[in-house]
Amino acid sequence: MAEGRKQAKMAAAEAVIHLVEDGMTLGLGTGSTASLAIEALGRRIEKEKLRVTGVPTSFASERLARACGIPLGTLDTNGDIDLAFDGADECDSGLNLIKGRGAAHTREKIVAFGASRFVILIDASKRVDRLGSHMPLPVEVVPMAVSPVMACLRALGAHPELRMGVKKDGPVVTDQGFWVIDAQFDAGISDPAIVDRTLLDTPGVLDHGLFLDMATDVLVGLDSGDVEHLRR
Ligand code: A5P
Repeated sequence: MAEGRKQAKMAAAEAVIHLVEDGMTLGLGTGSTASLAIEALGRRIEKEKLRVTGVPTSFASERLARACGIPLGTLDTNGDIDLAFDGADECDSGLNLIKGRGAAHTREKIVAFGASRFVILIDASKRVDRLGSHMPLPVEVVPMAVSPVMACLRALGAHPELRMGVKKDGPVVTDQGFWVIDAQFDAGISDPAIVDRTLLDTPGVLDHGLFLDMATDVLVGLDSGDVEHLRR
């Protein structure tokens, strides 16, 4: 990763940890930027003896949080999330997002949904005029539904592709045991709300990576190390 971009992600990650207060329950996102924030949270807990509980959004963030000494809970034990933080693949001017490059979007959405505050951490390269301009939309599916869901995505104007494993033969298998289709839209997604509803109405779709009207704050890390704070 280029040095400037790494610094930008780190700036956003550090900034969200400044928003954390003693006693909070936190949603712990997944991905490279959320991981930097989890590590920064671990450092703050050690230094200030902060008492917080983290609810992780993936096996990856759970393992990292444990290694960083962050006490963990679940939505059963800690259902009221004060602040959830996470990265994103794309963010438009309305703070709508595409997430799921790491195939964790279903759990990320579940944890963020009930959060009082959902803070997104990005560098400036993730800002787009139209969602789907650069990144495909990830769709998590029950394996037997791959063909009909791909047909639905084609009807929506996308080019769907089953995501394949790296260092594993065959499809990527999510933390839930499902598969992921990446749907590329040539000119971006013209009506995200319709794509959202159509996919959720399609049997076999567990969830997709459009996060519409969910983010309350976006912290944009800049190469200079400054942070731009966008609010809904
Ligand atoms: C995980 O599935 C994703 O939703 C990530 O949160 C998203 O891809 C952002 O990841 P980076 O911070 O690594 O870019």
